[in-house]
Amino acid sequence: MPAMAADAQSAIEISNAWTPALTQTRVDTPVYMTIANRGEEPDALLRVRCPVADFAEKHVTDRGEGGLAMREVKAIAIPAANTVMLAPRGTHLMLLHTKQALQPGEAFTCSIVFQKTGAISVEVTVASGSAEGKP
Ligand SMILES: [Cu+2]
Repeated sequence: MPAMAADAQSAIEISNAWTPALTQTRVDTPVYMTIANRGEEPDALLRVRCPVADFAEKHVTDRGEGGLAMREVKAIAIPAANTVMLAPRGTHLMLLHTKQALQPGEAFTCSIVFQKTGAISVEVTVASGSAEGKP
């Protein structure tokens, strides 16, 4: 039904998308954001595509004996009527093989694909301060 499709598209709201500044290229760097699911159906973040990097993955951060370690996951669950924070030392997106330096105040647009909602364009702002190589 068309009405259901419209509801599904408006269920996911993304805010505060940002990435640390980056002086190098050909490195990996995290992207953070807040993802709210206003709908009554669970959704999942499946894929990310950003123009400033060759690839992007979904990562979770594990706390082990040696400190923090990142691990790739197939999807990030976005439960119904819930908000998921992608934040430092937690779940995040990871750009792999960046193509350009990222200056504070710059922005770029990523396409993020959700299982139910489909693709959403998100503007990611480059924050000041560097977190190169950190989860
Ligand atoms: Cu990572």
